[in-house]
Amino acid sequence: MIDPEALELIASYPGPLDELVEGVIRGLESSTLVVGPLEIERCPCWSERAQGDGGSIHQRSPQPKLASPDRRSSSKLAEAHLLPSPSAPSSRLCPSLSSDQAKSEHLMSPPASDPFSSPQGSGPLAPVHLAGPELEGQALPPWLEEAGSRGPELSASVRPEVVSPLRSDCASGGPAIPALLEGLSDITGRSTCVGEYQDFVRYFRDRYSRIREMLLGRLNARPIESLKKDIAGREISIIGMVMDVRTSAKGNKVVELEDPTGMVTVIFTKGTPGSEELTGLVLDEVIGVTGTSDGKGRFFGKTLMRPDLQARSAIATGEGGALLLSDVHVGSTYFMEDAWERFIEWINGDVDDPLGIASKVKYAVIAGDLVDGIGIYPGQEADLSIKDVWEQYERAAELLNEIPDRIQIVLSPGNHDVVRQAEPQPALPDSLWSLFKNNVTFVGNPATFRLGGVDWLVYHGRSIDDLVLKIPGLSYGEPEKAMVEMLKRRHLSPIYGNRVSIAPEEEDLLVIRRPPAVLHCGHVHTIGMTRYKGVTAINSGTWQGQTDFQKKMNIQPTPAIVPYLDLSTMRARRLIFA
Ligand code: D5M
Ligand code: FE
Ligand code: ZN
Repeated sequence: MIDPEALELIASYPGPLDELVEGVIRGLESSTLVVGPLEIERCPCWSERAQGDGGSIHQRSPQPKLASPDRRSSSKLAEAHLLPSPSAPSSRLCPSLSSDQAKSEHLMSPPASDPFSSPQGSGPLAPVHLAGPELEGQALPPWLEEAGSRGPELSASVRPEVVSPLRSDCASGGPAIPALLEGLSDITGRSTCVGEYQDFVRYFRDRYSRIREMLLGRLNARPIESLKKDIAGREISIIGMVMDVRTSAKGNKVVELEDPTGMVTVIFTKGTPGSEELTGLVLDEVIGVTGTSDGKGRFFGKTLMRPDLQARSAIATGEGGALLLSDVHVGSTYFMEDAWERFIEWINGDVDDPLGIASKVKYAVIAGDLVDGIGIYPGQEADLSIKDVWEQYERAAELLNEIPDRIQIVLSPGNHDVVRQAEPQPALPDSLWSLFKNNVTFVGNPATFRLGGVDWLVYHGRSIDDLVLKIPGLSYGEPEKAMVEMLKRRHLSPIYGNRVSIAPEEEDLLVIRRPPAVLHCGHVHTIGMTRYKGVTAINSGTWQGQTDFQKKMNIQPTPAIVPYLDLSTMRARRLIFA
């Protein structure tokens, strides 16, 4: 596999490509799984030619000059696969538009009030881990365990909702539960992009301006272009998208920031307070920086600000109990059917349920990878018990149809499902709906909706792979921490163009606009729960045992454990069916 950054380096190589590729291959160790930038830079011909041109991984951007056209040509967007021609402009935010146009369209418009970022309360609230043992004095069957903790209660506020069209009106049985979802918002039926260059520009500008508005409530920022003027020495703030981060020889952090009017090099000198925030800086996130300009194109950063959620002392609550599921992987030889059958017996009240949880369940939300799919990874065929994807869905529907009709199921896709891979993904095709009972509602990935009186944000979680790789301190064992990093950056997939392919839709649906009550992800096959500033963040694990591939990658899944969330208290438990 080739890391996109490595591909970018290869594409920028000034010499014959054969020479570089042969050199890189010769230098590989037999255990290499992914060719990254280091493998490229290690190649002797790279150091001779590219390094000589000033192009090592940490220096491959041209020398910073405030928003000069040259400077813009260093954008990753330009060097990857997106450019129609080599001469096309390449910055993410200010490419073909003149800065005057840029100003009139985005930056100079008065800061619209952001209905999604209004403070919900005040006072800091430390993250509460929901997964401490708590048994309420009752014996449980060996396969059913629980854990939980309690947050302060607050009645759910009522707000007007847009009601989505009926998504599951082709039922094959069961009572007519209207599978309407209040306030549903996803990409289904709304995709407009064709993947042209201007689509990407529009996409990045949408991402930038939405997150900028969240930051504007907290700092008074000026356009990067204006730093050219004579304001050297005065403390000012800017808001930009991170185009490059590197550490200088002296240990300073050097960050290239872009807004629609230009680019600037921001230097955080070693020892700047908040340096742990700086180590977590990732490409393409939108941040605010306060500091001083030297008037010559450099900006000395003092503080970094993220569009983080406001601290909340209260949490929203609703009614009913919800099961959070994901990564069922029906059709995989590793799918744990025995455990699923135990789950089905429990939810149908066929086994002892000392806490009476099963009867309280009103909702089940599935965050993607319902089936294993086909052709998702090399050699997958050997891991499939059902080799036809439609038959996988038939079987998956049989399994979901065993869940009682009284439970409303919301089904969102993942990267193993049969919809486009690029995010945002639409709901499963309607040709599949008739397989399922009419208590299933099909939504896209990501999707926001209201269920049980609270706001949900469901996202499969593919970006967690990138976040774990790039942010120190994150690991697959604690996926909820990666979910907190999404909330801090107000984006479900802050890093553009690594594992996650993002379709450049008109609106960036991956921006976390309104903080939800529940953020539900999956994908990494490990369970995790936390509460962060009023948001209950849960990763729902998997029903697939450890695959050979995961064994090789040292990924330790936690299969057949279902998070149960009591929406009336926002208290979470883990139900273990393994
Ligand atoms: O992903 C399950 C987990 O396994 C997720 O953390 C990614 C990891 N995974 C799966 N396939 C690959 C490949 N080919 N490279 C790297 N990491 C991988 P799932 O979406 O269920 O397959
Ligand atoms: Fe999965
Ligand atoms: Zn997945």
